[in-house]
Amino acid sequence: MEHEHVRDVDPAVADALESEVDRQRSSLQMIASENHASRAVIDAQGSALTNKYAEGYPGSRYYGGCEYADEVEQLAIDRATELFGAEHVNVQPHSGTQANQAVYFAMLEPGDKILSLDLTHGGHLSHGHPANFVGQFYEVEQYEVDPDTGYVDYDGLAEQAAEFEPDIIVSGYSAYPREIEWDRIQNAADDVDALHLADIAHITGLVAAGVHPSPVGVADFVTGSTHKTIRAGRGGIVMCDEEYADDVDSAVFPGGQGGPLMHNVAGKAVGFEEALQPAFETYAEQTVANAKALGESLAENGFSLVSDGTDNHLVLVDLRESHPDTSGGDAEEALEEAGIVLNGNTVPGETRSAFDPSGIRAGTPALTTRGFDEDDCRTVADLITRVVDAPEDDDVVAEVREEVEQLCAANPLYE
Ligand code: DSN
Repeated sequence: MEHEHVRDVDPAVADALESEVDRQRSSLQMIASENHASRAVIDAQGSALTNKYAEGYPGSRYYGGCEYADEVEQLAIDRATELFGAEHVNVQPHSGTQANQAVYFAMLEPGDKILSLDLTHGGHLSHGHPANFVGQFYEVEQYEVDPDTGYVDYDGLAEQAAEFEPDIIVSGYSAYPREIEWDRIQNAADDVDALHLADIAHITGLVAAGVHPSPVGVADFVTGSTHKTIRAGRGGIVMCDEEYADDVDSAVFPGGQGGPLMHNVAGKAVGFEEALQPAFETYAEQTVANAKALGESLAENGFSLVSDGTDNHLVLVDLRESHPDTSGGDAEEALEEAGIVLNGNTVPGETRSAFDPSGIRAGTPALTTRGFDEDDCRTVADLITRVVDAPEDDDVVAEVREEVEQLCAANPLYE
């Protein structure tokens, strides 16, 4: 068999792949759940391990030829254990959603009760939205953030738990800018004898670096994704105490998945090794400092931020007061034209819809990876302001596009 490159066999896909790298190089990736994995992680994910079936776990597989798969998976497990301090780690979930699925499948029966944060308040589809299997297989009630502060209403959550008597409470969010008080949610769970699943998908890297408090050792289960703030390539992870290890492992495989994506597990191993280096802590601190600078500048420019700021890697802007005629979708579209890629997002108390929401969510993980500092992020806030103030002005959009390209050139990516 010839070992040709993509370009030799499929110019159409090769062109699209090159264009995607150019797109990432020449525009600002501010979708809060995205990042730029290192070449090393991308190499590992693009490796021949994609060919290998390895159902089972290291040392106990259903197929032969797994010695290197075993080595790679054990390295990923050992490094994750060192990073997070969990008693048990499963690195096989294909995504954060499948990590959550594994916990539900391991611990709940159909019809059992889940208490989780509403999607429009910052939750996630896999926490119980009716369009997701979770909302259909289990009985779900949702808690909310305090409408006045934008912070999780921990007291309200505890009262709701006492009334609803959930089997599991889900914490950890996808559009929540503030530090999460794991203890308070754990106390609410303990009071009603419920389990607690902390989904750190967005903040996996911040937790690994010690920049956000860790729920490991507090919550019964901690799930995460490995390609957001931690830059370890596409995938998910589950962590738990030893008492749940067998149940979780069986729920991942064979419960919810077949063969693990061993090339992705290799990416996780490499990314975790990178995250163990001192430079990663600096990166995570800078990511948060950049988000704070971005948020402060946006606020100075007249935008209203949910919770008035951020403690993590993202800001959530509510456009309703400052730009009542501009939806999050309008802003997203104009900003993308200008080379600033983020997403329209629902906000607490949403009055539009998920398809045409009232806010925008902006994150700094990818900008920080390419070298942006606080001054750069203040500049980015000004660029965002100019576009959102005049989303239909082609001249403004074109001027901002040029300035975005200068910023990108000054902070090169994948050279
Ligand atoms: N799609 C991810 C996000 O943007 O938050 C979560 O799965």
